[in-house]
Amino acid sequence: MWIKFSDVVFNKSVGLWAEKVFFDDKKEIVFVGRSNMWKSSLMNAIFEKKDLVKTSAKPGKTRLANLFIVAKKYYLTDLPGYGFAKLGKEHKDKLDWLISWYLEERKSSIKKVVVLIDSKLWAQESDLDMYKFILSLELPIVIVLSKVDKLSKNEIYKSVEHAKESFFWQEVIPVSSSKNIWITELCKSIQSVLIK
Ligand SMILES: Nc1nc2c(ncn2[C@@H]2O[C@H](COP(=O)(O)OP(=O)(O)O)[C@@H](O)[C@H]2O)c(=O)[nH]1
Ligand SMILES: [Mg+2]
Repeated sequence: MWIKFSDVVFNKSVGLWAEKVFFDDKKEIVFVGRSNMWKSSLMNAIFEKKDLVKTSAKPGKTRLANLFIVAKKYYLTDLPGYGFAKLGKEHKDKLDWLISWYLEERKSSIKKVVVLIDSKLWAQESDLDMYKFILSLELPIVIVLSKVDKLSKNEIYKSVEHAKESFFWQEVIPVSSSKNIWITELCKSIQSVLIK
């Protein structure tokens, strides 16, 4: 059976230390990555929506965790971009705090963390830091190589191989919003941990 990812509604936004937020025990998938990794756009592609998830050309705009409910049963959550130095140290720290707090808070419900990496720049230090943090929480990970649109087949292959080495042979999926085939792969990966 397929999860209908297009059956989706926005649920709520959550800020740092949102003590009054009510979390139920819905299974959850979270999306993380540095700013401008086309993360929110990827979520729109999964949802088959144009602009349900807010996208922005200006990095560092999402400052909250945005929760969406799919098929009335699952949370898919867009987290702010991490490690964005241009925001100034204080903002950057706050966002990174939000991400680490959120992942810890929801640890028992999160079934997979989707980590977006730039397929051309490969893994940055902040990506590896986030990766280690997610591993320390023992959460399952899928590495998504973003922005493969302009790469040749061979370059995509190299990027995937490199990511597998950098991330110790985790699951790696290249994506491109224009190439639906990979989005389908990612949906399969997500739904395999939700339907259990
Ligand atoms: N050329 C191109 N631009 C894209 C694509 N996906 C997103 N963008 C643009 O890249 C910018 C950042 O995208 P967004 O999804 O908000 O990135 P996020 O910060 O990782 O959530 C926006 O201006 C998007 O319109 C794509 O597939 N191709
Ligand atoms: Mg975004």
